[in-house]
Amino acid sequence: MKRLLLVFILFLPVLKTVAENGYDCWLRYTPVENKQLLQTYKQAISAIQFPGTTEILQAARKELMKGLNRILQSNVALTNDPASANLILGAAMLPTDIKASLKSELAKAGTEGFVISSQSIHQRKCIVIAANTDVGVLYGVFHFLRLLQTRQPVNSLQVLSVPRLKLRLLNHWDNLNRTVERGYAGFSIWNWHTLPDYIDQRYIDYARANASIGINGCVLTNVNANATVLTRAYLEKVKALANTFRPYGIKVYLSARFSAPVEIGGLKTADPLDGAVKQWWTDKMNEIYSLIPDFGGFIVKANSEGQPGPQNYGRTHADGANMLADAIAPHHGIIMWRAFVYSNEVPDDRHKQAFSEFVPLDGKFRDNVMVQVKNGAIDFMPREPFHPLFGAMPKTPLMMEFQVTQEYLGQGTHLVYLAPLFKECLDSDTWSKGKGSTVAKVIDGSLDNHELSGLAGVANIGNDIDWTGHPFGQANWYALGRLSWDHALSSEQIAEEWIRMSFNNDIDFVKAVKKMMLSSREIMVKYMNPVGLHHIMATGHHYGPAPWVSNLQRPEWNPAYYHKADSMGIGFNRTVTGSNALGQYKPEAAKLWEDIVTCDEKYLLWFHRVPWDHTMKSGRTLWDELCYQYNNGVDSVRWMQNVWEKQKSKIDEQRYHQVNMLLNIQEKEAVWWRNACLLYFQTFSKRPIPANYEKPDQTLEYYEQLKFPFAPGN
Ligand code: BDP
Repeated sequence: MKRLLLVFILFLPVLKTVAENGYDCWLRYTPVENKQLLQTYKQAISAIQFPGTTEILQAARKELMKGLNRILQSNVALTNDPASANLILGAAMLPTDIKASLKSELAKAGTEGFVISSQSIHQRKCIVIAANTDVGVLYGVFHFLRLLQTRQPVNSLQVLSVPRLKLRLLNHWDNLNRTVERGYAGFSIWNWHTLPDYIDQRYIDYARANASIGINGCVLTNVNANATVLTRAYLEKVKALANTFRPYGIKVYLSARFSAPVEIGGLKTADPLDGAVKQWWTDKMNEIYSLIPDFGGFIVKANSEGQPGPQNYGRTHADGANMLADAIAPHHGIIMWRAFVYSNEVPDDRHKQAFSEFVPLDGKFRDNVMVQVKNGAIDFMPREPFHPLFGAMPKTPLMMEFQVTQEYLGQGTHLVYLAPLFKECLDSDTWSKGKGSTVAKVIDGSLDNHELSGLAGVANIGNDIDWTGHPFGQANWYALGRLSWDHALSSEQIAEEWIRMSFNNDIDFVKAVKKMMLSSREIMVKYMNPVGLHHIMATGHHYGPAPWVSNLQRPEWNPAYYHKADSMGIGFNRTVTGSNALGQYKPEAAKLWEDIVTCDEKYLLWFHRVPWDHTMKSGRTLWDELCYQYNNGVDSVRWMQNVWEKQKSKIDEQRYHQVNMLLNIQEKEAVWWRNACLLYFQTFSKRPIPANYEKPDQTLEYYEQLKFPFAPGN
């Protein structure tokens, strides 16, 4: 017996890190380790008054009890007796004296915000979680649980939290056959085959995770849309998902295929000005809303990359959007019309095309249309300047589209924390109404006084056990939600919350991992697309480097179109002597980039064609700088490996090992990027890789012949 006990004690430290598969995301609700803190929590939360029977309140109560029971390791009691409660929650059913005392805060909380306030009620200390609506209470519950999960003090809370954006969405690029366009975490979580009768627990856990970060809607289907989802059988399935998500404040949206009236409606045309087409959509909207009364609306990718649209009939994007907007308006739905358009028939720089097409339409869209704009004008690159449409369409509410799935950002295997990328764009100054006209203020509606506002992220979720494949992919999902709630949060704060909830609250662990996360985006830029290079990924699947590709049918699909390397230099001249894409920005914004000497070097080759011997701010020539950056990127991935290896004792074996293996892949791929790009660009620069750097161990020909016919996501 004694020996057994000894064995037990010896292995005790191992037991605290039971293998975890990541399924619970940041909602693990681990017990409080620190006895003193646990005591203060237990004292503060011993009896809970939380009345209400709506499905949202039931979901909120269930979550609260689950979270508290686990975090506090005891069964916390619910009570109906206001005299004994010390945690009181509610909206309409909140005791009137409490409501009165929180009147001014609640007046600011709106329809989704909440108040968490330490109060003294009948001489007793209480924590009150109050809102004007049930969903506000739900968000308050998740916030409160976050405070406990991150081990914050709860003895004097005064929180008023209101989302800055109305629509906070995930866009799934999921196909009905369950493949996911640009998905790296398995197949689609929507099992269309077993819906509507089978409700996978995953749907509920998906909704919980989203609600916990403030996401209030999801587009279920790929922007490259399939009209079949609009048939009755599929709408029944959509309805089942909508019913499952509703208790968590999440609405469903779909992608609309513009040619649906022809494909499933039997009409001869999908011309938006045709009476029969309008009627078809009106009937379709009526049908949808008869099934799903709170259906959110549609996203539309039209006349883009081969998708049908109004231009097939000689109509404009506004004609198309407005026709759908009129059909859905009686039901209060919205149309999110995408601005991601470029055409091979237009000889102009792809960077400029969306702007040229959409700016003239400003003011021509119905009130329930939002134009959804990617963060940059090309396509979710490791680093892009903000899209010039932000600030250029003041009469139209613009919705932000970020890519959470890492199509061009290391896909499923690279640890890249994207909050700094999102923030870089949101904090950019468009100067559209003078200094301080940030992209964030454009999309939250405050700059141009729009009622509608929104942000969407292309989801990185699949049916992998941990949802995102890479455990750190969850951080990007988390960050997207948190920033859509409050774009003023810092990348650092979001990372810290996520680490504490997803792994643990060990201060050294949090510090080390946070540093790694916060550096990771810049590191990826260095080994993939330094100094403003862009779109030099391989064709189709976009996996790995292929700057040499120049033979694709459409010029702007070729990496060579973007880097334009030759013996003289490299880079895309987008200044006034080139394509003048810079002319689409306000002069004050363009100033950052217009002069080759003063240009922020992060964007140098984005906007300028630069000779190989151009002197950089570091004193190096451009060629040497590229060599430096690529090598520094690789070295930094090795640093990340090192940081991670030191965390071994701090977390569970399973996730430790998973991340370790993924970092090894990332290191290999960073070397691949560096070698392939430097060898290729060297054929033009004709300069040596400086002696102090590692030399490529393969030839350019080797890298050029690599093929990945089954790379995921395509
Ligand atoms: C590109 C993707 C493509 C998408 C397209 C889009 O490669 O799969 O369909 O964007 O956003 O980045 O429509």
